[in-house]
Amino acid sequence: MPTIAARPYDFAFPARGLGLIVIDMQRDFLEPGGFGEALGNDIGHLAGAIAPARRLLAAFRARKLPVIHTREAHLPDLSDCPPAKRQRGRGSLHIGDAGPLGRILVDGEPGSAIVPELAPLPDELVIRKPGKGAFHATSLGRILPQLGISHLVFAGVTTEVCVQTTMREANDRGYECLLAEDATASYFPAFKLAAVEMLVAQDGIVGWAAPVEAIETALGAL
Ligand code: TIU
Repeated sequence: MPTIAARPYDFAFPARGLGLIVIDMQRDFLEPGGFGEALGNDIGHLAGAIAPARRLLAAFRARKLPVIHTREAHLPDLSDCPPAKRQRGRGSLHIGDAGPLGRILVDGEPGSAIVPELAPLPDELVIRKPGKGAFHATSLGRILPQLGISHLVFAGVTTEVCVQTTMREANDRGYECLLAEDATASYFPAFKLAAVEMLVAQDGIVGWAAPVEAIETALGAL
């Protein structure tokens, strides 16, 4: 089997069973006026993940390996947003309120779109999700077996919220998971570092981590 040089040890994968999942690289998290900023975060910490994620997309597309994008966004009537989630926080803008990028975290609004640099291709799956984990209340659990995916590379934001939650959900469902370290980011750099260490600790209790360059090298050799 091909391998990716990773921590805590090499990540072996079947050439046709590998998929990429890019989590929530949306304007709502990365741009001024969106959900992330409404929560009081410094969005500047996330921009650095865009270029590495773009390289990952190029590597997977070049090998015709499956790519899945997710978007955290609620239905316009907020029927899939638990009141606890809508009410959380003490800022002036909550989910569903009108902000500079349209209604905060609502499907179809400008803020819910994926940033243009990472725009999905027409044949790539885009999964809208109401939760932090991409398996909760979505079709992802049915789609992955249909695509023959057993091994997943993770990118996206934020590392310790939606990325970590989804990687843990995938791990519990039997997928082998690798986090692309430089293609993920957090509003809190220390949380990103801690999350990566938590995932790979105990000889890969949740999975593996590797830089994009190592993933490019392995895919380039297929
Ligand atoms: N707030 C935060 O760090 N993240 C989220 O609310 N969602 C995702 O991580 N996508």
